[in-house]
Amino acid sequence: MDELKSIFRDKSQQLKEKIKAMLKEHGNMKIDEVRLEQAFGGMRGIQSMIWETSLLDAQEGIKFRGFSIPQIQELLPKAPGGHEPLPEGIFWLMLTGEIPTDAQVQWLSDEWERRAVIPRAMTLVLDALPEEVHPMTQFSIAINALQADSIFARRYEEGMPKTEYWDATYEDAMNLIARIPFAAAHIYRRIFKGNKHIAADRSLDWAANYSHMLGFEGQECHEMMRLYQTIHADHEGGNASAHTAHLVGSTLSDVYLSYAAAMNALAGPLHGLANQEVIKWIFDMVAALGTRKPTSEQIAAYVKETLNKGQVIPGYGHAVLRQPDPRFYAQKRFSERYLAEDDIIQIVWRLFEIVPPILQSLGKVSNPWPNVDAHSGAMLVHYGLTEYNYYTVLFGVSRSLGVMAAQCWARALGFPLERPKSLTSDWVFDFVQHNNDLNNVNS
Ligand code: HAX
Repeated sequence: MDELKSIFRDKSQQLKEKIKAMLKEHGNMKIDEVRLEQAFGGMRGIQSMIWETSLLDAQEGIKFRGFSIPQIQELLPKAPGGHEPLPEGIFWLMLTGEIPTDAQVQWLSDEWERRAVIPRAMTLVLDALPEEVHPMTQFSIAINALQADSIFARRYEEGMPKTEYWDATYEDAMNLIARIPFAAAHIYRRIFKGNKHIAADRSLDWAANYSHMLGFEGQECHEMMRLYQTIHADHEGGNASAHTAHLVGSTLSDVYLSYAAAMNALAGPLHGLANQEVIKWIFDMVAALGTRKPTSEQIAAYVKETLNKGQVIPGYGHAVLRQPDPRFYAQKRFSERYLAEDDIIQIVWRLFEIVPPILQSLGKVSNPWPNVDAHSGAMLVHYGLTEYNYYTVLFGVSRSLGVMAAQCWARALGFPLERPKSLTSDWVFDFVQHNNDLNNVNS
């Protein structure tokens, strides 16, 4: 058994026992109560699921196993001469709770290279699709095609005992992460680069090799991709893509099926698609104003015009966060180091000054600050990746790291089928009426 798997097995078995004992003694303890406005309001804030790999704080942002974005940037291993964390490290951290050594991250890089065997089914399916099918739809279809190789599905059919579910899930998760950049790069090169594909460079790490297969080279661009793939990996369990994976996985669907479902959730404009919407909106603004160097007044007028049309400002707001997203700041710091003179980057920074007070003035926006999607597109454009309807695929590749680590944990801890209780509006009206009647009788 490899070292990562063995650390994960030991830690997850220990935690499983600890949870069992805790539930025996405290299973009845209340951790939350649900208000009607939450039931009707997208279940915001209801504490009702367990997700081991990261935790989101409304003020401080995401913490991976207790480590903030600046901490992981500092502590996780880097490529030789690089400043940004390798995504291999964040996966190791999420799966084990430990910051890996350079040697452990190198092993993981090599292991994913070893597992990157692409089934013919995937390319056959992709090459049969019309090119105008959205890249995210193609991505989802490719993941479903990869499912033909699911070890969990095969072993389940052969009668695998429950005690081995975590093992088969780990194997599938490692294979999926290894293969997913190939699917993503194939889609990009097929749609946008005349079906001319670039062979993998097995000497590169996971993120740099993905960048290479897309056709974007150079240490600086590879560093951007390492940062991008690290910071988008996970955002606790309640966001739409992670939660979808959790729900689908709880039926004992294998990780390919649950991750494909997660990508369908990520493809929505209120979630991952916002990254393409941001840059599209900025390009539209530049075209409408006729300049790449708009004044603050011009930008503010354009923001207000968007709002007046009944549209949201993409890249701003969040269901949980109440401060600027630390992932926005991480990209800003990167851009200050390498891209400070870029016009589009400058616009992103100006928007950061101009949009929040305007959104605040509406009096209804819970969080006027930028989220992760507000910055990423401008960096990608700088390095030549201008086909913005591909951007959510980049996000999706990264999200495989968090979703896969979480699926391993869910299987190891033996989480059951997820099945919350739903109500009808009529039931709620009757319930409210009944409570009112009771209160009137008692008063
Ligand atoms: N621009 C204009 N209005 C906004 C807004 C924005 N960026 N963000 C919120 N609002 C509005 C809402 O539309 C809502 O208006 P109505 O009551 O008229 O419907 C009101 O403010 C209250 O919403 P909220 O409580 O602040 O926000 P929610 O928790 O309901 O929704 C969203 C959070 C992220 C969906 C929302 O802020 C939004 O639509 N943002 C723009 C799209 C975006 O950037 N999405 C990416 C989010 C991060 C992510 O998941 N990335 O993958």
